[in-house]
Order: sequence, then structure tokens, then C-alpha cells
Amino acid sequence: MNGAQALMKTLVDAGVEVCFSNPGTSEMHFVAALDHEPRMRAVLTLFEGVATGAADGYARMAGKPAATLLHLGCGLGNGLANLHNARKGRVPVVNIVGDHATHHVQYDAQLQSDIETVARNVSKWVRTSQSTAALCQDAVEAVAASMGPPGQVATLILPADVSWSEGGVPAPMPTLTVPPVADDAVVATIAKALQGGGKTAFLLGARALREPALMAAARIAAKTGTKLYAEVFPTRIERGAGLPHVERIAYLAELASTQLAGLKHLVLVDAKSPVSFFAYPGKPSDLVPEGCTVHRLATYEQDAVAGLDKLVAALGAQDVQPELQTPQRPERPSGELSAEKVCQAIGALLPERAIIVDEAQTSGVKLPTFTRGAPRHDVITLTGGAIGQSLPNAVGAAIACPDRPVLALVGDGSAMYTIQALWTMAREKLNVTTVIFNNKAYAILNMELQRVGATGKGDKARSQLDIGNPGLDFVQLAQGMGVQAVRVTTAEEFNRALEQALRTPGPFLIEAVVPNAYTGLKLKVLPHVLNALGSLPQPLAQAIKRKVAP
Ligand SMILES: Cc1ncc(C[n+]2csc(CCOP(=O)(O)OP(=O)(O)O)c2C)c(N)n1
Repeated sequence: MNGAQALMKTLVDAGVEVCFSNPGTSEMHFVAALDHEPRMRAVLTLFEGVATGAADGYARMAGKPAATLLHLGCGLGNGLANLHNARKGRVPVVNIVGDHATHHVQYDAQLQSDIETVARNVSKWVRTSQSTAALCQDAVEAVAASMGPPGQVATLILPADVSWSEGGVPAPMPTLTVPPVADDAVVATIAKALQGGGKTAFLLGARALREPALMAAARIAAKTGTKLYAEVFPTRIERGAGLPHVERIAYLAELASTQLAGLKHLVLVDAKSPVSFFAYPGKPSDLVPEGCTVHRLATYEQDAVAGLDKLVAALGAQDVQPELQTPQRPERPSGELSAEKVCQAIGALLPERAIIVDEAQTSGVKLPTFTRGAPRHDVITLTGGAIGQSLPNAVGAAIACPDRPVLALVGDGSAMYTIQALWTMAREKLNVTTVIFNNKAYAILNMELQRVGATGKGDKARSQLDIGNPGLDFVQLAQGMGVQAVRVTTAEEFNRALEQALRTPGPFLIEAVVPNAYTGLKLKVLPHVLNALGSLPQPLAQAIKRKVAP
């Protein structure tokens, strides 16, 4: 066996069964080795940001890593933004990055670069494999490192000669360590805090937003009156009818402060203490209110479900009935289309066990409300804030869960970052419905321009946020990549298009032409409303929050 063949076998034996690739010359032996390993599915992408985002989406749904195959430092660099999103979501990904043969490095040829430096920005584990004999041991260490907990990006750099030389020795996966659980003293302290009176809340993140953790947290909530919050951008949250409803912390710091105001105790479960997404002049970055004690029931390294179960037992809440979301759907919308009506239609028509990949930005503000009582579904979000994630994530989610419908909701600006994902959807015949909100703008940045206190509101500044000139034609873009597509301008057309998309096998794209929700009056008054929130009574501030969010 050569190194590449042994590596391929090792990866599949370790459970890595899909490779999202965009190869070059230095990876040719790995590509050739695919023919010797029928258990490895190879999925070609036309940009590295698609490969890395697909690996991220796959792992969020499959619960185990996929591999990427990337071409030296430049290929890895192209994939960095979505690896960043995976890192922030604590998602396991194994990068295999080809490099020049070891004897070629001295010549500083065209594609020579410092791959390890590029990799380190996103990877907890980085290694350049030094010999064919050691390669497979390196590979299983990479897979084990990626799985954590916490899940993380591991990057194995594979020199071409290590790959092509004979003498590869497949290696078995090491036994993974069992994650520790919160100790008794921590659990006792938290149990006491939750029973001590005053306002308390959980902040649930990553693995704590899946059913077992949600049910345990909801039992505690029912027993103690503790509020359940999810982190702003969940890696994967299970929600809908029959599951506990969890409110997400708002993206806008002012609204998040309203949610958290008056808390005496905040319990983190696989989540970090809440901070503002960006800094704003004169505003605090730390969102924990004064006088609130922050507790950590599960760190990233610990077992979140076991920690919650331990707390359930400490509180005697095992037999408490958790409050569960009842089934409820909005009416189908009618009339002129808006982003809000698209969200309403999705709430009305969402199929069973759908996977929503949400990168709708300003257009998705009402989505959680309209889908709250829809059939049970998963939502994947933009964990690291680096846009261009949803179309690649949808590719990976559809490959991980071929029997589930995937709905990618994406702003027109975000879609353009990794639009090539449509081609992979067509090639692999993936059941992905893509909804593009074409509002001809980077709308969220219109709002941020005001919020950061920048003075630039002239034509030159505004033109940097306007993507309607020339207008983007997503139907033609999709058709050019082999994806069936329609453009809709009314709610009735959208309802029909969504029904058609959901019953059509393979990918389908709906271009929803919607107005920019952040022009005109809303844009002018929003910063002032947000500024005033802190000084308003809680119920009024909460009511405004529901109206003006994001
Ligand atoms: C990699 C990366 N580049 C740039 C940004 C800054 N950014 C945040 S949102 C946004 C525009 C989003 O536009 P669109 O997807 O059309 O959604 P809308 O704001 O119109 O709702 C940009 C450029 C980012 N978050 N990540």
C-alpha cells in the first residue's frame, strides 16, 4: 500500500466516510486512492469554502467528522471562513491538505507557502506528516482530536511523497476518552441558586440544544421557574412541536440586555458567557447584568447531558412534566411578498423532520416565531458570523441525512460568497430547497452603519451596501449550475413554489424578491429605540423587543 491508500482505509475505519474535495496536483495520489476504497464517498466542490462548509454541515448533522481534501496553503486559505464557523460551533472537521514533496520545499516553487500558519488560525490540532510509515497514526490522532469534546478542526498536512511512497500502515482509532461530568459541589451550588428565589436562567449552547439536554433543562425549568435561553447562533438546535421552546439570545446587544436584565444567576451549559457580537461606542461588551452570578454546569470539555441529569436528580425533578411546545402553524400568507411573509409561509408549510440552515440575516428575523410550533425540525446557524456558510452547510447536511428535507435560507449577499455550492447540490442530486431573499442590499450593514455611530451616509458610503446594481439574477445563476429555479414576487407564488420545491426530488431554488426591511423609518428610529430600551420598564422593553428585532 502507498501512503494515500493506507490513509484512506484508516480514515474510513475511523468513521470518516465522506470527503469534500477540491484537489490539485499534490493530492493526486489521494484522489487515485479513492478507487481502492469503495466505502469513502468523495464529493467534489468548486471552491474550498464549499468543501469546508459542507464538512461543517455534515458533522453538525452526522455527529462525526467528514474530511476535506484541500490544495496547499492557498486552498486551505480559501476554505478558512467556513472552518472558522466550524471552530466557533465546536464542530469536528478533519482537513487533509496536500503539500509539495519534502525534497521540493527547498526550491520555493510557485505554490509553496507556510501551510501550518494558515491552519493554526482555525485548527486546534495541526501536523505535517513526516513519513509514510507514521502517516496513518497521524491520521487517527487527527480524527480523535477533532472529536474532542469539544469538537474542533484538525489539519493533517500531507506532503506528496509521504502520500505516494510505499509502506503505508493502516492504524486503528484510539479509544476516545469519556468526558467528565460536573462535580457534586458545583451541582449542589447551582441547585441552591436555582431554588433561592430571584430571576434565574440557563444559557444552553452546542450539545445542550439537542433533545436529551433540552428535556432535562425543561424539567428543571418547570420545577424552579428558571428561564431557558439558547446562545445567539446555535450550532444545531432541535425545536418545534413536542420539544421545549427555547428563546435565543438576541443578536443586538441592547435586546439581549433586555432579555437578561434582573438575572440573579445565569447557568452556562456548554455555552460561553454572553458578550456583544460587536463593540459599539459607549456600550458594554459583557452582557451579564450587574449583580448576576455566572455558574458553569458543563464546560466545553464536559458531558452536558450528564451534568443536566445530575442537576435534575439534585432538584428531585425526574418526574416533573416539562413544558412542551404545542403544534401550531400560521396561516399561509397572501399579497405582496415580504421577508416576513416568506418566514410565515415556511412556518405554514415546513415538512416533518426538516433541517433549516438559517443565513437569512435581516430577512429571517421572524422565522423563529413562525416556526415555533411547526413539526419538529433542526436549525443550523451562522456560529462564527463569517457569511457564505449556509449553501455549503446545506450540502453537508443533505449528505448526512439523505432522508430529510433541507431548507437553506440565505440573504442575496451571503449567497454570493459560496454560490458554487449549487453545482454540488445538482451533481449529487441533493434534496435541498434554497430560498434566496433578494433584497438587493447588505441590509444588515445599513443598520450597523448607524449603530456604530459612523457618519458616512453619503452616496459613496451607501453604495458599498447596495448590491442591486447590477441586479443579481439567481434563477439564471442556479440554472447555469443545473438547479431548477423560479423567481417569485407575491406570497401566493412563494407558497406554490415552496410546495413544488418540497415535492421535487433534487435541488430547487426560489428567488424571493423582497423589500429591504432596513430602509426608511425603521433605519432612522431603530438606534434610538434600542438606546432607550434599558431605561424602559421590563414588560414594555420586552414588547418593543418582539416588534423591532433583530
Ligand atoms: C466573511 C464575511 N465577510 C463579510 C461580512 C460582513 N457582513 C455581514 S452581513 C453582510 C451582508 C449580508 O447581506 P445579505 O446576505 O444580503 O443579508 P441582508 O443583510 O440583506 O439581510 C456582510 C457583508 C461577514 N460577516 N463575513
